[in-house]
Amino acid sequence: MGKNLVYKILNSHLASGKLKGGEEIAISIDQTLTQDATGTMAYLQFEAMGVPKVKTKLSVSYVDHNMLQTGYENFDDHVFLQSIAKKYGIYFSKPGNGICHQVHLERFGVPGETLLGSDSHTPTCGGLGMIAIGAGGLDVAIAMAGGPFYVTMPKVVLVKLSGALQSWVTAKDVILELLRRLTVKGGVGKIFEYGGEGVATLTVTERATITNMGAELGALTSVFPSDAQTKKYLRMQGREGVWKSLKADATAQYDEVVEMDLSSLEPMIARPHSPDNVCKVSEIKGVNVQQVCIGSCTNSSYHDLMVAAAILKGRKVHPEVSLTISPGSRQVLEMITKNGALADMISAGARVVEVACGPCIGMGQAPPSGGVSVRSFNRNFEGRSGTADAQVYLVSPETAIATAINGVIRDPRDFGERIVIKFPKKFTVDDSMIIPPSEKPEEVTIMRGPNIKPLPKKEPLPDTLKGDVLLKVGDNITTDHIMPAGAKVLPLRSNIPAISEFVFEKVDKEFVKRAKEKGGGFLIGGTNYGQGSSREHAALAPMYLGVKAVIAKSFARIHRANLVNFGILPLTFENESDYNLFDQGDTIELPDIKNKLNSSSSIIVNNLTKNKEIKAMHALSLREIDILCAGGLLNYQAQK
Ligand code: MIC
Ligand code: SF4
Repeated sequence: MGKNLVYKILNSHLASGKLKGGEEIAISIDQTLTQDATGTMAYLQFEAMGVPKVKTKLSVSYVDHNMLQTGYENFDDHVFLQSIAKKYGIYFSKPGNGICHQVHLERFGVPGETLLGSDSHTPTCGGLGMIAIGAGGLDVAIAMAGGPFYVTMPKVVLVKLSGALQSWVTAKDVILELLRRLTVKGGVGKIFEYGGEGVATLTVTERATITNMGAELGALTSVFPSDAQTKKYLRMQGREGVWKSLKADATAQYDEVVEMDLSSLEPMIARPHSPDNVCKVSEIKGVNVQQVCIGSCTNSSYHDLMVAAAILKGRKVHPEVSLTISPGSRQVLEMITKNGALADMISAGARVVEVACGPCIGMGQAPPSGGVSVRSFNRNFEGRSGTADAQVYLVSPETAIATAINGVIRDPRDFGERIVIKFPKKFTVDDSMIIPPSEKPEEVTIMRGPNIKPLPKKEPLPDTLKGDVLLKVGDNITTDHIMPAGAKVLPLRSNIPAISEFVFEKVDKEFVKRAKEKGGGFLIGGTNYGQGSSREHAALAPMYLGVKAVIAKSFARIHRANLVNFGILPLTFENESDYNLFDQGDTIELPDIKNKLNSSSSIIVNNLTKNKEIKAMHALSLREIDILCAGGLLNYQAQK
């Protein structure tokens, strides 16, 4: 039987288990990446493991999130990250060098290798033929220490592309269409492998837009073959040497197939407040816009900014609109500066924002009250922009610029002929902002400012769990709901006591007070609980506040893994309607929990207030049960 591409790459990295859907597998990790907002914790965890040097082929630490230095915290974190990278064999990409996923694609990605990153958009490098997975910082720390990455073998879905994109229709519209069809839960437990004759028509940066935003489907990752387009991209980056051809066998089998005719697509738009709330741009009429943002790891490549500049050339941004441009990397910024494209955007009235995540994670550029912001980004969760009542739409850079010029959401096809961007033979390559590790690590001192607080500890699991329901939430709760980001909270990522004060801040202002008064307790969730980012703080801070278990209808993968890593039980209702039997304030008890976890997949949950007993399921592997019993992965590792 022919093999698909996912099977081939996973098989060559298989450390344990069988590549059979539903089984726990362990895969060896070639490369890791971290970004600053998750990296500080990941490196503290790595340090606690006592390993003298990373054991991966390559590990890179990026600074791209916490770049608004309004106090000492962020620069302190950067200094800590730079010093710890130097000591432990890690490359350090300085602030200003670019967004981790864009820079990793440009400078480090290798077809056929595995990459684990402490950021949910790590699958971006799937555009280069890597199996690139987002995970919590602790999982990345373990990979740096030479451990494999554990995951349940997902289903492999072939996205079979035919035809070619029409004028003004882009890779962003491909992934938005997929989100429209499959929703933010549609990819849970799946890997999307792209194939079919349409693949050859897409460049690597277009592919990377698709694999990047595949994260919004809830997928483990997405991957494209490595072909002539891949070779061309790597040649432009001066890295042709790492290219190799990778593709599925002609007779490869898949668990599911999704067909998409690229030529049938139109410009698409995700409406507030979810990336799957998608329709055609042409269906939206007369929405006035106050802000347009181009950037983020989804759409900030050389191609994206060149298209934006070409449309803006000789035109002006609408008087009522603020247009911001944040290039994805210093390479992109340098090239568009030298070739004049940046000047075209500036003379059109664009505001140039730093090379960083910036507005995507609410680090500056919050929209006005009740305002409409149209962005080339990947997430539009309520409040994420920094303005609670802003209406954020997600589109391609082409649609965004058409909108910026008009002041109203506008289909870019109204702009006449397609703009074709010519790529230079070679990109500007200057890695001087990537600092290699020290050759004398013993001489390096790790710098810890007052924002770097020690890791919180957790006790082993007791025999019985008892407490109150601290909060009951609905479906599709994101990690932005659980542990908000933004300019105020993000700088506290290396200070768990301080950041835990903001848990569920936007859902229920009293949550933290209640959790403290009650000495912790339980959370009740709907479907897809914890979707979105990889931030382990969404588990770590609730753990710090005493959350013992989350009982939900279903979980998003990364968050579920983070809960286990920090000793919080992720349980699902055996009977979904039992969700209705729980209310905030109910006292519940999970008797004899340790034995129950080990002896059965079903757990008894007593609602003492309602005098009802229900069953919850755990679907935990034996390894995960041991981790939970130990009180989290760090304790478990220490025991080992
Ligand atoms: C995001 O886009 O939500 C983030 C901020 O990049 C997160 C990581 C974080 O919270 O630090 C992610 O996607 O994993
Ligand atoms: Fe940064 Fe936004 Fe990408 Fe997250 S989604 S890595 S915040 S640019």
